[in-house]
Amino acid sequence: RAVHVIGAPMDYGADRRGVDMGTSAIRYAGLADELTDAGVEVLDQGDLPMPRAEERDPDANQPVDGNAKFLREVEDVTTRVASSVAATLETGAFPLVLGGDHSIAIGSMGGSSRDADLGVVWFDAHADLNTPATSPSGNVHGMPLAATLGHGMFDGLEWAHAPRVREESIAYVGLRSIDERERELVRESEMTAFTMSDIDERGITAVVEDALDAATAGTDGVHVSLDLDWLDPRTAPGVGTPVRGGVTYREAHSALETVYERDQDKGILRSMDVVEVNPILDEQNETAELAAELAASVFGKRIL
Ligand code: DIR
Ligand code: MN
Ligand code: MN
Ligand code: MN
Repeated sequence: RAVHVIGAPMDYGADRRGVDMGTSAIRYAGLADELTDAGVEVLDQGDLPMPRAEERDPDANQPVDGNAKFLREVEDVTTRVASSVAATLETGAFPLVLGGDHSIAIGSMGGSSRDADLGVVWFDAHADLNTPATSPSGNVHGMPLAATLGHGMFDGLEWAHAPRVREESIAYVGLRSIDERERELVRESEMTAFTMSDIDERGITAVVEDALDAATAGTDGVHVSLDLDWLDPRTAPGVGTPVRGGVTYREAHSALETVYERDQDKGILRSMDVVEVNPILDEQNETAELAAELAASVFGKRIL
């Protein structure tokens, strides 16, 4: 299998500068070697061009209703991510998109769903279902699933017009920090949502198996979105929005190995993103190392 690495060093979607260095940090941590050891052929396409945040006004393109910083820049970048992902899939290779903040997932899901009915497994502490109207922060990294579902006030933006993914094809794993409006939306929706409590009660493997069932039912393939703040901050300190009580090092590996096993059986995997690594907040670069290891687990890296 050929894996194409696509860097999207985007930080418009998050409050903390430094997440734009995530793509370098993950490469420096040995991503290519990890993937090669896992037995895949790696081609690094490099980073997509990204205007500097300092050159732009965060409030220049506000939606009519609500708050979404750098919205026009996010649209430009995610449009480019979508094209790269779609072009990579057309060559028969697997697109592995490195962030950057989680807003890039609008692009990866957009590209991956262009010619397919897409299921999504969302490994994250957060639900990422805000719209500009509900967001407490105005940060678009808290909105990618809302954008992909075609929810709310992304006025005049091309990616907001049509839903790309159906609600019932989305499964969360590991939720533990949800904004008030998001809670209602998740409850009212047909999404499958596993919180940390579900993992406590049932164990990570059973939960991930169920998430994969939901994301594969009636779809052509699965997009895996891995936000490093899914892990406990003691294990993954280099993230902009850490939340205590996340999954452990072993649970994370086990989860992604479960994805690999399902892919071996059924060929379900279509695309993936690894996001929110901020090396500025992590002196030892542990979070990027973890990101590289976890990506390798998805492609079959094993102890034996
Ligand atoms: C928060 C944080 N819910 C927001 N979201 C994050 O700003 O909308 N998502 N960090 O991963
Ligand atoms: Mn996220
Ligand atoms: Mn998160
Ligand atoms: Mn296993």
